[in-house]
Amino acid sequence: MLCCDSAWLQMGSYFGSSLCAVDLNSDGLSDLLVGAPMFSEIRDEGQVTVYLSRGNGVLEEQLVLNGDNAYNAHFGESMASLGDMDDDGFPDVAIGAPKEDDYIGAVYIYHGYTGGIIPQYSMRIPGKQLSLRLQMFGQSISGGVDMDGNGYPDVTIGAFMSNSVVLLRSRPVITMDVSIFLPASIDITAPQCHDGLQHVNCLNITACFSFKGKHVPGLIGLNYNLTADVTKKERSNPIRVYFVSSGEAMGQISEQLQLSYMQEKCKQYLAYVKVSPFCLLFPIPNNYLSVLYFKDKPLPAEINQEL
Ligand SMILES: [Ca+2]
Ligand SMILES: [Ca+2]
Ligand SMILES: [Ca+2]
Repeated sequence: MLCCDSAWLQMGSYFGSSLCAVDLNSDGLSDLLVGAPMFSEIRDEGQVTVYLSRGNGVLEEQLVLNGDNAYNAHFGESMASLGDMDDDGFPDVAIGAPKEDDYIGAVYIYHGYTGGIIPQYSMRIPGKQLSLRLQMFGQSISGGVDMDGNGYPDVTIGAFMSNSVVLLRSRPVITMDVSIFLPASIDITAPQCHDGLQHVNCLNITACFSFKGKHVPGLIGLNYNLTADVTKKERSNPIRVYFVSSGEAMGQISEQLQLSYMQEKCKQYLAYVKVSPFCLLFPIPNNYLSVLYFKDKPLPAEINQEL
């Protein structure tokens, strides 16, 4: 018997009124989500307790989820395993909060990983974003079936007070691989380039991109930003490495690229280095370049990778 967590102890939390068995960490042992939709701190925010199976019938509490902990949300009224929506090898789940937003409702998406469930939801789907007519959106959820045959499981969500069911289709997930190649060192005592009349140090940078994924398009448009001296820029300090475009020095350049499936494409850049006593005292770290990249909108995933 599961006991001793706050939802179980609170009278009237309706702990156990919804259940979802799913192997969150893909270890072959089924884990368990238990809803307590009437759990209250102020009024019926609701919560879900996540238990991981340790084998031999032993379930260990990992954590408690509560969405946005919204007033009278009834988070955990419904739950469903969605299959692996983001194609990372771990199942994902949807949790309904059908009374959130004054009985319009919302659904939260959480992802499994090796440690169980990622505590922060990846997506909140508010009913009012889909239609102003919806009421009690998230009272019932069914997932794990690929309705449109695109290789990714989709999800249906009921909103019974508005006589509606919503089908949300998953979009393909694209994984980007980015490599940046730099010279191992530069000789700052012998400037190699000119910036106007000034002798400056410079270095060649090669940035290579490729993408992969299941059932993804053969050709994508990629927008990316190449940023120099990231750590300094984040702290609003003067940057020491810069690019030159149209005669102007800039710490970041934005480019577009057409990429074919599984075919690496590389671009060359020249970066300039400001030599100063400060620069000599504080060596430029290896991760001074980063690439922020995203496919043509409206793909929601945005990845920021530091190299
Ligand atoms: Ca498991
Ligand atoms: Ca997943
Ligand atoms: Ca699908």
